Parts: sequence; structure tokens; C-alpha cells
Amino acid sequence: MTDYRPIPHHPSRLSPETMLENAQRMHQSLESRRSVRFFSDEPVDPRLIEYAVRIASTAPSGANRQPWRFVVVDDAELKRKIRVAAEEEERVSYEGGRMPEAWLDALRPLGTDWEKPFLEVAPYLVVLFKQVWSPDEAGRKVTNYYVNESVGIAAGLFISAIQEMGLATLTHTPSPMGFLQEILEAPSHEKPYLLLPVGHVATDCVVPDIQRKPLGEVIGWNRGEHPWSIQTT
Ligand code: IYR
Repeated sequence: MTDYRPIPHHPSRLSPETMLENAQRMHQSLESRRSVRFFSDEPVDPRLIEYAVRIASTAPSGANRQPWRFVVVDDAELKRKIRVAAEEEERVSYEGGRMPEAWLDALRPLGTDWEKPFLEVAPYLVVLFKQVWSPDEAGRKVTNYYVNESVGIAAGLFISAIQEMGLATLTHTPSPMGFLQEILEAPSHEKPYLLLPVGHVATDCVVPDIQRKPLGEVIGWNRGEHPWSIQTT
């Protein structure tokens, strides 16, 4: 007896023009995305957050285990607790010697420091948890596979969805993240993976003057001397 029961799959076929137009439109939208650290406290429709999570949840995952949970925090007291705890850890990282000098040097162009006021200002803090294992109906441990890859892809889709909605987010990684587990009373098999503040950008928002690598630096076609030769179409 096999558990494999395939069903037909016939996604609609687009014209070559539509394919290219869609690609260009999506690129234009995502190209303007910036990681933002200055948020407005303007409210955001919670249905948008639910859609972003729905979109993120379309991610492929190892053995289709979908090993993620998006915990949405909009309670002011919880946000304050998260800010205080994050800043405590970040202060040790930045000023207590936990991040080596080379790492601090690498962060200098980004202008980051231990202070994280945006954690209280943004209307939502979406805490993405990875499920290292999931309990079955009987509560037994079921191993998940390629958890980091799966949750990373879900995070990418979430970020793209937020961008499409005209909102902003930040892939914040306060380190270590154990405090999120405690404050949000997460079960031990769910580990914090990313903290994503979501909202509109502040009117006085600034971002670092940094650039994306050009296509030629991130693509290789198997057409040159070596399969990974640098070449664009
Ligand atoms: N977690 C710290 C430090 C930090 C690390 C990297 I790598 C960044 O790209 C940005 C920041 C913080 O959030 O400030």
C-alpha cells in the first residue's frame, strides 16, 4: 500500500508578453524594498498581516511539514517587554564584547546599534518560529526536515507580501533570541527564527546608502569557459 495519491495539476499558461511584464513588475516592486528601522505607529489593518502569513504559508517545505508559526504581537505591554529584553541582549552584543570587532566593522555602514525603539513603535511585531519537531495527534514527536530552509523561504515570501502591500518590515535578529521564547510562552519545540516588525515607514525614515549587487555578480550561465562564468544575457 502506498501513501502516494497524485492529483492532476494544470496551472494556467501565460502569454510570453504577460510572463515578461509580470517579471518586470515584480522586480520593480521588490527592487524598491528596503529594510527599515524607523516605523510609524499608524495602525495597519490586521487582515493584511493575515494575508502576509497566508502568502508565507504557501512556501515549499521539507516533506511538506510546514514547520513555521507566525506569532503576531500587537499588545503594547508585550511589545515593550520584547524591546527591553532585545535591547538588553543587543547591548551586550554591541558594547559588551559579544560581537567581534570584524563584525562590528561590517555593521558600521548600516548604522545599527543596541537601541531598538522600533520594537515599540511598529504596530505589529511578527515573531517567526521554526518547529524543530511537531507533535502528532497523540503528542508524539514527529521530526521535521530542512527546517531552516523551509522557514527561510516562508520568511522571504512574507517579506515580499509586505512589500507588495506597500508596508515595510525588517528581518531583525536580536541575539540570542531565547527571551522571545519566554515572553511569548512558546513550547520548547518552537524556536524563534526572526523578528519582523511590520508597519508603515516613519515620515522621517532614513536608510543606509547601500546597493544591491549587479546581476552579473549574482548569476552565472553555463556558456563561458567554466560552468560558473560570469555572463549576463
Ligand atoms: N542583531 C544585531 C546586529 C546585526 C547583525 C547583522 I549580520 C545585521 O545585518 C544587522 C544587525 C541588530 O539587529 O542590531
